[in-house]
Amino acid sequence: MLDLTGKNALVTGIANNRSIAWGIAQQLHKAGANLGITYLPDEKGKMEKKVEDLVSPLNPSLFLPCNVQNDEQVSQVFSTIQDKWGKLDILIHCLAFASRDDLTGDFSNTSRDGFQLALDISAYSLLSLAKGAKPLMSEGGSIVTLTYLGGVRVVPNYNVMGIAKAALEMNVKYLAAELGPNNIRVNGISAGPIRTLASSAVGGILDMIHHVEEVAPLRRTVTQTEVGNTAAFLCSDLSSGVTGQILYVDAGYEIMGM
Ligand code: NAD
Ligand code: 0WE
Repeated sequence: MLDLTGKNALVTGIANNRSIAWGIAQQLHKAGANLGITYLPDEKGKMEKKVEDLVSPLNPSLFLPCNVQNDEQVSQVFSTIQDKWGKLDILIHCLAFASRDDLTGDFSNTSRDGFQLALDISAYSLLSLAKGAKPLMSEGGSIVTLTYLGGVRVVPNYNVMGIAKAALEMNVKYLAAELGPNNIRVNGISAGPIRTLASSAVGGILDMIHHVEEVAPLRRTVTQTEVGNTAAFLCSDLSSGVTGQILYVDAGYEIMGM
């Protein structure tokens, strides 16, 4: 049985009710986990209010600001977990960002700043969060991140995000090797395209979704709930022998050659 009672889970990356992280948080809650939620703060505090209202039915016992570009905020998250929870069992990394200009046009046109921004937020952040989580995962733990096929194959316009996801996927493997002796597992979920805030801001996402519906073995796309259930599995003892892996939750699309 999938049981996460007594487990403390930190979930990053909820922006709204379409976020993949929201699908994950709901399934972790359903499995009995105690939740801590972080949000990306903005100047007006609009995001804080929006995310807080959304997550309140899941009764999170921690709700904290965390911009992964801000080391101070990241360390504040883990010192609060130390104080309030004493230990951490589960970390969900479910965030990415690149400048919009870098998700269209010639890949070779990517600026140095754009490259650094995408890799900092989308890939380096897994290291900084894992570093904070490591001493708190004193009874072992599970770290799960979200990736995309564009980090392994060329997907038109994914551009610099593909390089960030390739780095993220290798981060998963090097972290799994480092943290394995502490019984901390690190895995990635490679999700098929889903309509979310981040993907809807991208031109042509609907055409991509239609393509997947025609080609994927299951003849459909996947849902946030399906990704959430796989995350719950990777966070539970049901997957106790699995680490350093990228698991495709994409209706089978990745196996197809034509
Ligand atoms: P989303 O817009 O709902 O989530 C992206 C999140 O990243 C937001 O909550 C945003 O606040 C957060 N974020 C951005 N910059 C940040 C920063 N500096 N500090 C902290 N948080 C920051 O979109 P989503 O599609 O749910 O994306 C979640 C993850 O899933 C991403 O890693 C994305 O690459 C991955 N993914 C998405 C799809 C898809 O088709 N939607 C497919 C595969 C993988
Ligand atoms: O990882 C992602 C989304 C990544 C993303 C999206 C945006 C749009 C708005 C990162 N940064 C930004 N910055 C913005 O300003 N996905 C897997 C969804 C996605 O994005 C694509 C895709 C798919 C699929 C971009 C181009 C092509 C396909």
